[in-house]
This record gives sequence, structure tokens and C-alpha cells, in this order.
Amino acid sequence: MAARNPEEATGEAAGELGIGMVGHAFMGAAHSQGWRTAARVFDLPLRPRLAALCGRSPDAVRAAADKLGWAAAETDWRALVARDDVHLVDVCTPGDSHAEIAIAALEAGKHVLCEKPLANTVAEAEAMAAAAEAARTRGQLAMVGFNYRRVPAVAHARGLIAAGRLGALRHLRLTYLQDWLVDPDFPLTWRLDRERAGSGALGDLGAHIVDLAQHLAGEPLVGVSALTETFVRERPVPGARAERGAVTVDDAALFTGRLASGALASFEATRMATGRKNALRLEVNGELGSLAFDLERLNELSFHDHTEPAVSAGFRRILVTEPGHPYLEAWWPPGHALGYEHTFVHQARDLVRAVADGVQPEPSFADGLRVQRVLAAVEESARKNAVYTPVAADPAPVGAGSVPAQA
Ligand code: SOE
Repeated sequence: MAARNPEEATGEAAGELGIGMVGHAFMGAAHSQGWRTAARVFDLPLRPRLAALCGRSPDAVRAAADKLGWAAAETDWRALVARDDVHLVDVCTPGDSHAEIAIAALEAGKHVLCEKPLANTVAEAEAMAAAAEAARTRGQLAMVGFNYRRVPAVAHARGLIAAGRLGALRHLRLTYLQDWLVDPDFPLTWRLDRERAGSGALGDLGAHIVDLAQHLAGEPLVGVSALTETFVRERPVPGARAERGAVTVDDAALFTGRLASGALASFEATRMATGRKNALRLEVNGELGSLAFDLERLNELSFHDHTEPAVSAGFRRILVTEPGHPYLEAWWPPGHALGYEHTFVHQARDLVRAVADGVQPEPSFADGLRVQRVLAAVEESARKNAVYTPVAADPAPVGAGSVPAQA
């Protein structure tokens, strides 16, 4: 496509940034909230306008557009991408259509926000990163939606690490636990289909913690060793409850990794951890101190400063709601907490500013590709580790003699 004046190409000159979004399920609703709210809270150089929403069913997309605040509805994403009032395309579909839509939008002269994981395969992610690089030279920008980077406590953690408060990093420990797949009769949705989702807990949850590890440490993972498992291998086919179909993705992924600096990291992603709803937890240990964060208490960051006298040192709880904390300058007075949805407002804020300033937003498609390569390495390692070192058989059954017999 011929190079064009970026403003002419994207039509941003009128002070508005027209958004076109594809997909209107959970992520579509969350992103809509972000686009609707960003300019009402933050001072933005361009005002996002919710121009058009796209979904396959005419009735469902019209109803979603009305509910979520979109001006128009489309049933063909190509028509949405072609609209003159759409300057940025937000891709909130399952992973199997990310590459096609995002590349077409970039080639049509639009900016792009794409939900995580960037794609279903490394090859798709490479094509997307290449398309984003080419588009950048024409003035279009692309970003991937790893929204948890924009939890204020996580952004603050990144700032502390980058400022050297932890010194050289030794360990990163990240888990992302949910429990919505525990019921063996939970239906076989697209998230359990490898063709559509790419992988299971690994791509859905593991992608977030891989991105956070690389983002917080400021360096890539260079090697992994993994185990994955699918505990429930068949589930009811939606709309045909008597019929069960094969689950073709992992239910859980456990892996260790080594960062470029030599720091070690461990990861656990599962949708089978009873009682854990959205438990993304992380701890980073450096030679000068440690940080810990739990998404279920997302306004808090724990910090241990190891340079303090041992008698008074220890983890302290920072309530990340001060105006000096990331993103807090425009929200409520200290102590008036934020939640999950605010990460999408922050994502919209940062992307609009990047577009207005013509600077590459983060995470870039190249960052998304970096995560995709780790996910692929995890799957390859898990395949190799499927034949893992067996533990020598013990002649006495485990626990024999130590458990009192039941009365
Ligand atoms: C479902 O497991 C899900 O919605 C993920 O897909 C999101 O990325 C995560 O933020 C919350 O859980």
C-alpha cells in the first residue's frame, strides 16, 4: 500500500480517534469500558469515538452496540476496517482470527490494538510483527492488550525494579490460577479448542505472566522446561449435552525458565485451582529487596527493602492509590481503590497518547511475538518432558504406617 500522510490516512485531525472493534464478548465489553471512559478521566489529545462494533449475528451485535455505547454495528469485519470513520481497529476475537484482521487493518492504514495472546502460532505472530513494523514507517501503530501491565501496582513495581531498588534479580515466581473449568460438565467452548484458541491455560493465562515476567525484569526468557496436563479430556458439546467432544488444549501448564541475566523464574497457569477466581500472583526477589503482588488485592504492593536494618526490615504494604503512583493522578483521592476495569481505561489512555504523539506504544507486536515464542517453547518442552524421569518405585506404599486407620 502506498505511503500516506498519517493524519490523512487515519483521519485523526478532527480531534477524535474513531474506534472500530471486532468482537463483543467479555473482552469486547471490557475494552468498550476503556474507550468510553479514558477521555472522561484523563486529559487526552484525541477523544476516542466508539464508531462501530462488529459481530457475526446482526441482532446480537446491534444489541451489544446499544448496550456498550457504539454508534454503528457491522457484521463483516472487512466492512468495519474499510470505514472512513474508523481510525483504530481493536481486535477482541478468538486467537484464530487475530492475524488476518490485524494485518488487514494495518494494511488499510489503521492503528491496531489486538487482544492477547497476539496469535495462535509463532508464524502468525511473526507475520503480525512484520506488518506492524511496516505500518510504523507509514505512521500506523500497533499494540497488544496485556492489560495487567497497567494495574497501577504492577506499573509501580516495574518502576521500582527499573530504578534499581531490587538490585540484580535472582528469582521471579508467577502464578495465574482460576477455577472455572473444574466442573467436568462445563461445555466445550472455543477456549478448549486448539484450532481457535491456540492453547489452553497456557495461552489464556500463561501469556499474561510470561509477559509480566519479561516486562518487570526488562529482559527476555531464554529457555524453559515445562509440564502440561489436560485433566478433563472430553466435555459436553454446547447445544448437544448428550454428546461429548475432545478437549484439545491444556488445562494446566507448569514451567520454569531462565532469563537472559541468569535469573530464574517459575510459572503456573491453570483453570483448575478450586477457590482461585482470578489469582495472578507474583514475587520478585533481587539482591537488594523483593516485591510481591496479588491481583485479587490489586491496589496493594508488598515491598521488602533488604538494605534496611534487619531488626526493622520486612515486607511492607504500599497502598498504590497516591497521586504520585502510575495512573492515579486523575482518579480518586488516596485510598479510594481501583479495580480490574481500570486497566482497560489505562490501556486506552496510553494508546491514544501514543497515537497522538506518533510513538510506539508498549507492549508492541514485537513484545507479543516474544511471548508467543515462549509459549511455543513451553509446548515443545512439555512434549519432550512427557517422557520425564520416573521416580524409582518404592516397595512401601506412600504414607503406609503413618495414617491412623479410620474407625
Ligand atoms: C479468562 O480466563 C480470562 O478472561 C482471560 O482470557 C483474560 O485474559 C484474563 O485477564 C482473565 O481471564
